[in-house]
Amino acid sequence: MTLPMEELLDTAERIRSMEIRGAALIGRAAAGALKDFALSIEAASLEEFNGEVRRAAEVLLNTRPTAVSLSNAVRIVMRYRGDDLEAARSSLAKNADSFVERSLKAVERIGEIGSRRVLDGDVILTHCNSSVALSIIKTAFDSGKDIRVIATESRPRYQGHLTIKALDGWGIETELIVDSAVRTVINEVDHVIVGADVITANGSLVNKIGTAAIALAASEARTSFVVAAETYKFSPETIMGELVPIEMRSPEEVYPEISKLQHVRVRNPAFDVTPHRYIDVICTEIGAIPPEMSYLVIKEMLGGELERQRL
Ligand code: RI2
Repeated sequence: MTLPMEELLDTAERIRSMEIRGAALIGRAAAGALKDFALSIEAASLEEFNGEVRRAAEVLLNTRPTAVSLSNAVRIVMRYRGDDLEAARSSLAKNADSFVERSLKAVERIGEIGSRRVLDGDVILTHCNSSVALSIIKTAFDSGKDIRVIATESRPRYQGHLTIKALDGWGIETELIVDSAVRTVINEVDHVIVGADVITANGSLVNKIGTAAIALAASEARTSFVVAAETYKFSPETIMGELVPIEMRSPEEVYPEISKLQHVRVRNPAFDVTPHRYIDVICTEIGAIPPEMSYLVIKEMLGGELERQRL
């Protein structure tokens, strides 16, 4: 039988290696892992239980530094209460379940809200593999709109391949392009629709590397740039002035034989920052908002957390 910590470390490793990936899924996976851990550990006292779950939360938080969905999910699950061990256990499990449910509902709702902006005959460009951006695209298509999608490969991990397979499965006409072809096709595009790893207090977007260059091309071509982001992708830390850490991944992801070269190094940031002025709208589960409203979303949705952090 696997021990609870071994199982949790296994999930953490699958998140780190990107076997489990995509900001929303990472958050849900972390919530689920914490729940499983809390339900299966043996603890002699509430204090011991608290210490063990805090340790487990730390392990999960250290897997992917950028995705705020992960830290928000962990924080929400860790708000458990209980005067005794069993009450604490079930409160934590309840928090995890309601986070997962909230996340799934949000993705669906964003699909409905965002799809209203997509018109019959539109061409949509998407980058990487965002379940939330795809929810908008699929909802528009399912409502009978004749749409076409252009998907980037998204080097170095090629998440674009996941995107085109999903689109193909749904029967949506799709064209795959290399990342550097975005400028060439942008004049055919009606909307760029991308997901989000983080939305900052000033409405800027942290998303898969290459997003910022796509936003620049869209801005120059006067193409609408839409972000699909649940409210738990908004970062409370950025209100407190903190910068979003950008995850640097291994050189081998870009060039597997790098160790054979003596004078070359690889720089492999996983994400980049798109300034809010290039974003037309952020579709959240509470509405389609201008990026400038992000501060209010954080205050409204995650305000309680901010208060607690200040204590
Ligand atoms: P959903 C991904 O990160 C991409 O940056 C994508 O845009 C973002 O998560 C959001 O994905 P990675 O895990 O939450 O591939 O919309 O590094 O599914």
